[in-house]
Amino acid sequence: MALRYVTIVVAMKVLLISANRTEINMRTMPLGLACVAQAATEGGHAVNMLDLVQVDDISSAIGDAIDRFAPDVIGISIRNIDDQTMGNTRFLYDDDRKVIALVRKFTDRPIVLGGAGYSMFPEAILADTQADIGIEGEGEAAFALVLDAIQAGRVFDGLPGVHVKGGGPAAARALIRQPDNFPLPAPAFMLDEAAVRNDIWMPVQTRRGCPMDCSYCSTASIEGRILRKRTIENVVDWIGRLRRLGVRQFYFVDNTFNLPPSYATALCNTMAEASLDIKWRCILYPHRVDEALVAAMAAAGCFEVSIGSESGSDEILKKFNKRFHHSDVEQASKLLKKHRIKQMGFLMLGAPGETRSSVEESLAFADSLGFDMLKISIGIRIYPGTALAGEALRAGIINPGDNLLEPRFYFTPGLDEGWARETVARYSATRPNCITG
Ligand code: B12
Ligand code: SF4
Repeated sequence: MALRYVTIVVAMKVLLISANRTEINMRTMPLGLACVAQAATEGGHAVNMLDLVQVDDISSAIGDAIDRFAPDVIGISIRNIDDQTMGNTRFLYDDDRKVIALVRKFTDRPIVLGGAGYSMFPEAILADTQADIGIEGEGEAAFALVLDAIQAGRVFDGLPGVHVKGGGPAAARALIRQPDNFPLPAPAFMLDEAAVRNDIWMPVQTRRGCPMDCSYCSTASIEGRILRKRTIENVVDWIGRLRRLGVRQFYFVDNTFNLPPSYATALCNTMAEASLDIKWRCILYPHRVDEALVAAMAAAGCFEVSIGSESGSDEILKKFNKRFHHSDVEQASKLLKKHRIKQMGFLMLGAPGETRSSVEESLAFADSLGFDMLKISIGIRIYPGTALAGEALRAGIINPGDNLLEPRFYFTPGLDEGWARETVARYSATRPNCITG
């Protein structure tokens, strides 16, 4: 009999921590971290997950988890850096800093960072904390490579999207071409809270990447610009599994649920055929939303959409690099009302070129629509690498060396911010469905 050499893969113990502590808007569940957990589990590693939004005393929760599990590696997910509110900004990243420091207090094992917040500021956050490694963008494939390298005692140089403390720039990150290759997480990674709380909207992601390139948006640094879709069967199967376990409310966390419309309509039709008996919410890009899609959404259980309306002025929409006009928003809003889907609208005031008259135009426009809720932001968070950051630099609002981790906001120098705040305060005082931030 031929002699064979067998490689024995010794599993590593991986503790994954979701550092997010805020419940702004709603309590979110750590879907991204759960995806990484699933991928690491399938790579043969033993994974435990700790969601810090669910605990009161984070020091003992972290200490206990490390004592009991004795992890070889700790992965930490960083979601929100701040609440994107100019004036009275909440710097949520302070919580993440505390979490990383606590983990370091309890163990000297490698700490690997990832998540939406980390991906926007990979070098600044690594330099600012006691973490060892950071993964920019999607974590499933890259984390597996990092675990292999740690296990084999190899160096990390050249791993896509992987930053090492004190190292040079990371190699370009790789985007997952077919998301189905990484199965959605086992319900056990998501379920605890959803089973007991009826205000939880279970996140589902069907697509990654956004090609729209709005002037202020940082999403490309997390998901890239190439749209990649899960198969509809894969998505409906996941929802069905959770539904059988008692989950009824879902949130499609896709950046633009309706793009491409053919995919969105087919997804809704398949959900309706599966008679899932669910309620769901999503984010809509108000470009050519037609009745076939809205009717299909309603039939599939859509309860509310967030419409990225942003301004009532076509001039400003153009400055934001939006591919729609205010008339597209009108059309979408009318159809949603007709099909009894609730609508949350948004206005972002203070963009380049904003004037008193464009602010007034936006407020009047919002009144003319069927929004059930309206969120008005004054000032726009500036993210690295965006067209807005370039504009802010030219206007002298930021300097070339600013890393922007400490929140900075654009408010057009041509407009009096005090006037805008008073105008919005007067407006929202008589409209109970209006939130200002
Ligand atoms: C859907 C969404 C919402 C929904 C959430 C609904 C729900 N039930 O979950 C709602 C509307 C409620 C919401 C609210 C808010 N949101 Co939001 N939201 C999003 C959105 C569009 C998708 C998030 C998501 O679920 N992604 C899907 C998962 C699979 O991806 P992921 O978490 O990024 O994980 C991947 C990677 O990051 C990585 N990864 C993640 N963790 C880890 C850990 C390790 C160790 C590794 C290696 C890798 C890794 O791998 C994962 C899989 O590939 C993102 C934009 C975006 N595209 O990321 C904004 C985003 C996350 N939100 C943002 C903000 C600011 C907020 C609010 C503060 C806004 C506000 N003031 O109300 C609140 C905070 C809510 C809260 N309680 O935390 C910002 C965060 C910016 C920042 N870093 O500061 C983002 C990035 C939008 C943006 N471009 O500015 N949000
Ligand atoms: S559509 Fe949304 S996610 Fe896409 S670039 Fe614009 S703001 Fe960002």
